[in-house]
Amino acid sequence: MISMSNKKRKLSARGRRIISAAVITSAVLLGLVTVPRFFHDHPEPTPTPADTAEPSPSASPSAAPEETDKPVPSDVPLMSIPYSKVGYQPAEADNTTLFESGWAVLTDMADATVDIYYDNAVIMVNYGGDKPESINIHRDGIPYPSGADIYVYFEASCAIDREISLSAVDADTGEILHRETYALSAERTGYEFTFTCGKKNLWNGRLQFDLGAPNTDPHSMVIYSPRIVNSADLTTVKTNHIGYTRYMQKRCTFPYDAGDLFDVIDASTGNIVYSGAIVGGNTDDSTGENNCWGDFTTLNDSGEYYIRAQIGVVSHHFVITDDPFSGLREDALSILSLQRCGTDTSWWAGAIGHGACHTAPAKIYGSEQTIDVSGGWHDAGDYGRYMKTGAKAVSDLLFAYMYDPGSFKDERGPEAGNGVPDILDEARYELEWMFKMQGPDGGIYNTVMTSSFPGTVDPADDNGDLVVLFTESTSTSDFAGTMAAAAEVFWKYDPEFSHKCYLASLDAYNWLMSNPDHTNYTNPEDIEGGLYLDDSDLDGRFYTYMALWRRTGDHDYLTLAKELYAQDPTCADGISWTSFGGYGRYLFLTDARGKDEDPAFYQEMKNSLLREADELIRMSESSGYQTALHNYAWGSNGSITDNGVLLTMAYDVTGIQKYQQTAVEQLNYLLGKNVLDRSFITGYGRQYPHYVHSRLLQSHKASVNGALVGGPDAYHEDPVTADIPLDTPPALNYADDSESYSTNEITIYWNSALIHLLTRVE
Ligand code: 9MR
Ligand code: ZN
Repeated sequence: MISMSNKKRKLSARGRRIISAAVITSAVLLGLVTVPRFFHDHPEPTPTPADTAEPSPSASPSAAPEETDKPVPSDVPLMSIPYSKVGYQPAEADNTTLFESGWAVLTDMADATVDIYYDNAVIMVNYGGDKPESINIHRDGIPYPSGADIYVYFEASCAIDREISLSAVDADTGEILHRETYALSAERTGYEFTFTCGKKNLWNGRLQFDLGAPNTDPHSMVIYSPRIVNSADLTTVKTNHIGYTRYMQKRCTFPYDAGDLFDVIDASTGNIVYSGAIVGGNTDDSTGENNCWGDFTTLNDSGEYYIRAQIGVVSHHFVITDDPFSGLREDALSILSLQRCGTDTSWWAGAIGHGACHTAPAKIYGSEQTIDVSGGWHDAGDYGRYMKTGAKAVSDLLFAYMYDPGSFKDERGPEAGNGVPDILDEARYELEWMFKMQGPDGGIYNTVMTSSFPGTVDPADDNGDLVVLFTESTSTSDFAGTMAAAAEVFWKYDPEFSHKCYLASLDAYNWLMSNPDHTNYTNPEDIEGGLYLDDSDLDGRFYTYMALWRRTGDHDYLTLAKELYAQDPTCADGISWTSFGGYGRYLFLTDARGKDEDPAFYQEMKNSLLREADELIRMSESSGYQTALHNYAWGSNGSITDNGVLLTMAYDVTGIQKYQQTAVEQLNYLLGKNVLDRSFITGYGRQYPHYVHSRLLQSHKASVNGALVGGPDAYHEDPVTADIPLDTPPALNYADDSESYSTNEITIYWNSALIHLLTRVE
């Protein structure tokens, strides 16, 4: 038996091929532009006539040759070189999977030799076995993406008239998905194989030539340069679709073992500019793949590139530049402007503009009292306005600005050119609404919305009665922390407004002092709208104490923060709408007074941040795509983005590159380096969401760039994803469908997280 399926053996065979593979790759590229240049240099093999072949001494079923007798040829790749002879040009080079290496030969109770001449295999069948599969040449790891058409073209000739077959097989189960049979003769003939993939993505597909032949005399045949073309606009090698910043970590992921080496190729010259090792190979349960990856961090030259793995699969083109994401952060900020409620946006928002909406007084639930709570942002694809997510989104904008104030311009949106950076104009729009959500006692209402979700209508046509829901400690604490942070940021631009934020924070703080219990209300039965439930207010309280300490320098606030931390250290954790602790912790760690006043507590805060960041690093390292996430739930992209922000905070405090690099990987994930080969940000990347869930965009039949969608949700929480088979790996549960609100909605607090992350990694 001759087998290459043994991993150890396969690796050593490949190891010896490394140099010739690299040489051939560059030749292939020349071939792309100049046609069969590489091929002219080499004589074409011809079938050996059957009657001149030496019968094998071991040509009997009982005496199949030992593996050691017939080593697999390994000095040159078995079938390689695309585009060489037959002139078939696939529509897009990206869609072509080239046959370069990775082929295995298997004989079972048969005897055959396989010799390789560049892209052609010459097969000598000494004893044909008792069934077609008795002699086969196959290659695993070919992606069969759902619904794609796989097309294979090859030519063959044979010294005798006989049949061979080609099959598409599920390599994991051995199931034959499609088989075609071909009658071969001495005349070299072209053959085609077409197969439409099934409903599920199958990444470990096999192509298998069955060459066994019962009852034949010894004979030879040649299979010439087969190539496979995949109609899906999917690549096998995953990168950030846009590209990489010059001095940042740069990685690509392979969904399976794609060889020992990968090349980075300059798309303008075809030259290999970097070669590296393909490493890894652990199963990632979130993707169901056996992911391997490559690192080309040290390639810093600006340019446009693509990656080719040793087995021939390639990536999309991407760039390496100083500023590959230019424009994205501004577009992401514009999304927030488009979410503005209570104002006429038609004079600046073009096709997506609407008249003033939701301006009627809102009734406080359970009373006859009405108040004015107009303004703020619509939360998401619905028109509800919720305190927890509003405060979270504002905090992101404030912290992004604090981190790099000089990077923000004053040139877009309705307040362009007013002397205040657009990002602060945007934050202020929400803050002005937040003031209105504060009751006379200083407590904060959690929500204003209509009593049921409206249809897919323009916001100005959503005329349902507005209702304001419940004062609670969760919303009040999130508000108080955010307002104190706003007081700090706005001081420079508008001291009066800053002071107003400070006083609002103080009123909320006083409410919290008189209301020590956690309160967090669910929607009453007669209200059917969005709901953000949060089982702790300690994070918001911690944020409040830290932000007020920082604003005032008053030790009492710091004492409260320390006491709370001693009681429950998780109060300092997280960056999310349920965990504001990380914002407070960061405020403390980045204020020199903290370290001076209490070095031990400073160290404890640092440990707290690093505990979390190190856990994210561990998650990322066990993930095939370096994703810092374990649970793909509703809003997984938001969590990935928030986790990226947290990692940058660890970098900021320690200077340890690893944190920043892992943060960059989170951005890479959002922009296409993921199992789905999709960007999750509209308008950016090769494949991005086109059918987001947004009443505004759907009612206007419009799209807009820079919106981050929720992403995969393994729990199938909408009518579209309900049909996905339950055993689908978590990170695959995504639908670019406007009815898939659990995976394809947009929100203010995912987009704010994106703005925050981009600010800190650019
Ligand atoms: O993001 C929220 C998610 O965690 C919840 O599981 C889900 C169901 O309550 O709600 C999500 O939030 C939505 C909110 O309720 C209404 N506005 C749109 C939000 C994003 O989908
Ligand atoms: Zn509105």
